[in-house]
Amino acid sequence: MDDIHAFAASIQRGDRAALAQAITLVESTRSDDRLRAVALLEALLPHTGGAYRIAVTGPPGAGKSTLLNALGCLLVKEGFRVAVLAIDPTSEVTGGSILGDKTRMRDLSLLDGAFVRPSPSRLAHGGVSTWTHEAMLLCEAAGFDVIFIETLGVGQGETRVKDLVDCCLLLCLSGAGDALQGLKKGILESADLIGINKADGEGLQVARMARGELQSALRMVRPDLSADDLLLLSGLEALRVEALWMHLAGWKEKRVNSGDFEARRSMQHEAWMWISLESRLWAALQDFKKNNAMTFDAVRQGTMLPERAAMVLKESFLDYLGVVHESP
Ligand SMILES: Nc1nc2c(ncn2[C@@H]2O[C@H](COP(=O)(O)OP(=O)(O)O)[C@@H](O)[C@H]2O)c(=O)[nH]1
Ligand SMILES: [Mg+2]
Repeated sequence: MDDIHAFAASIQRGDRAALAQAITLVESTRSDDRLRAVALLEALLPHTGGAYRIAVTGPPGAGKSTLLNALGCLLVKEGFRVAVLAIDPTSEVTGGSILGDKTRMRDLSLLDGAFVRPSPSRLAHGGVSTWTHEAMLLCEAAGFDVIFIETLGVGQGETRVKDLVDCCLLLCLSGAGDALQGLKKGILESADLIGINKADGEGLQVARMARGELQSALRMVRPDLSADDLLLLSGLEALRVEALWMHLAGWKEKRVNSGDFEARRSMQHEAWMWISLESRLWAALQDFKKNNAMTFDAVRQGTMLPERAAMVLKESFLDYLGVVHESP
């Protein structure tokens, strides 16, 4: 355990190599790594929670990475320490490094006050998962003030980006036609703010129109969002990026003052516990199934009443849980 404390201390000192190594550790599914990861996170827990956690979601090509590059650089210039955890479904692992998002965020990744970490989407099916939550805690312990999560916003399973961050910015494409096009189900429900991106050059006019369309469409689906929550942006030309930050900062302040900020964090802590418990129980159940093939055969062949089988299986599953002590 001594080495865990030394590891934790290096992360708190802001040692980047240690932070990168810790994120690799939490991404691992090996059971010995899981135990170490949990011990490390526990050692760091008192030093977490201090960052403003923001998700940037939207379809591939919406300009998430480009916008984060511009916004991140602005924030670092203002003295903030900024981390970006990017889940890029289009990135490829080539010789150990991930191309794609990292190249879009080159300016930011070169700055001392920034940390950019792309992760392959196999870990989260394009959405977010336990590792994203854990990687975020590690970045907080390392002293980052603002943490951005770049994600498509929808993954498999029940894990939602809303369970992860304080504020969720959805970026829409403002091309011809419907601005809501390409948005998967559920993504609109998670949005706290909406950006209509690529509002630059000839795109500005199109973006203005998209904003109008979106405003009327949202009246039905998201009546809680006001016109002020729909922002015209350009990440590429860094237009209105400062206004975006003012909006994000104001949004946080309002929620801190109303108590909603803390309330959402508390709900999220509990949500992660349930997500983790459910996945453990599910894994145990899958394991248990392997040991009960005979009962399943009897049910399939019609020689055992399904209700009787369920009763027997429930009892023996509870016994099984009592004897399995393999914890992680
Ligand atoms: N005109 C314009 N193009 C942009 C803007 N932001 C991104 N792009 C372009 O859109 C493409 C996708 O950008 P990227 O940031 O990788 O999108 P992501 O998949 O959402 O991360 C790239 O070719 C960018 O150069 C913008 O604000 N304006
Ligand atoms: Mg990207």
